[in-house]
Amino acid sequence: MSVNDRPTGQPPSATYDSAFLRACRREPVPHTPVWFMRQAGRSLPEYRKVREGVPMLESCMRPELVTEITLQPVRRHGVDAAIYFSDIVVPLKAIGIDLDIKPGVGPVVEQPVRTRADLARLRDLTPEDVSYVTEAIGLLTRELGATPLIGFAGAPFTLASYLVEGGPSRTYENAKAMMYGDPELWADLLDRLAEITSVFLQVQIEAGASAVQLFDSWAGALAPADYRRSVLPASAKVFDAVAGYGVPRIHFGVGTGELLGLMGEAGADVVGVDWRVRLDDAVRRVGPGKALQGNLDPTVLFAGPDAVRAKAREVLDSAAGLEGHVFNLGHGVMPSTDPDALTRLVEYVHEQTA
Ligand code: 1CP
Repeated sequence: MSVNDRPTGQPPSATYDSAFLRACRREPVPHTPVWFMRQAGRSLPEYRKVREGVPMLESCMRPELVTEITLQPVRRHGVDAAIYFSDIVVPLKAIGIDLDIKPGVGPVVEQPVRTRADLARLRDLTPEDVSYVTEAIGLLTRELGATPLIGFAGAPFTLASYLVEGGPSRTYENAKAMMYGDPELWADLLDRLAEITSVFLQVQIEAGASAVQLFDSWAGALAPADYRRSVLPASAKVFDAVAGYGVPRIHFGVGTGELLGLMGEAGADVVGVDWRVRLDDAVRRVGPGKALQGNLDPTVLFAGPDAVRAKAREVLDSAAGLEGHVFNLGHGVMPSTDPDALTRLVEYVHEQTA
């Protein structure tokens, strides 16, 4: 089934005709849909309040808390889609990898994966390992009604960057050393991660997610030839594993201007673009048949209402000729962003495109 087929044999879901899903399918829309990567989280005082005293990973395993945090930006900003509150390292934690999300740092892995023996620690993920995800999505879809829920996962390369480095990195020297120096181990690691990621996305779709996004946030560190040889096959395997559900699949990375064509080839229906490439240029790089998502620079939100409107207008102008545009930032909302600036931005995009 392709994303353009209405599901048969079952009533169409309440979200099917939403502006967001229509844009992902490149159909006419009542207005340009808007959501923000990292729309749930530290920019919201109501988030900071409910997270008080609860460690990040633990918050991802409590269905009522996940439901509340996921709904907060939908209530406050009137965005066109919710994104499931979790983190890309949750499936790794679920298979028993000793890792934590440290405040102010990010994911830290106790014993980095560097050898073939380390690879054996990455067992299969089963739906039972993440039963709290199924439960939370059940609660969420009831609350969300006609607002679609986006499920997500980290792409094999970005997950590998944390596993091999042991934490956040600027250079990815250990991960790239494995990629260049032991291509067989690297390929096996990425293939293993593709299997885990595929199951994690399947669980979210079967529980009721209306779309999925694969975050390959750090793929922009790679040259196109290396991406094609050493990363694309694993990401393509993930897109393939969820193709049969007919839900839109979004593929996102930062600094990936030179990779946009290859990211399109990997198989997604929608390609995310950061602020470095105009959308009318990006559409030529990505190739035909795909919607685009993006691409306001998240730092623009610090510049005051007039500047935000002017820069948002530039994004809309660059998207004028596209079939299928989902308005988003070029990367996640920064924690110190004024939430009111986000609410005004949603209003502005809706009003300009209605
Ligand atoms: O205590 C806290 O609030 C910790 C901050 C935090 C939050 C709110 C982390 C740690 N993760 C999250 C949630 C999260 N992670 C979401 C929420 C859903 C939403 O968008 O509203 C999402 C989509 C993610 C995905 C994620 N985690 C990515 C891909 C997206 C991106 O921004 O590129 C990445 C790279 C991570 C790793 C991670 N987790 C947390 C941090 C601070 C980081 C980045 C660390 C680094 O710089 O390498």
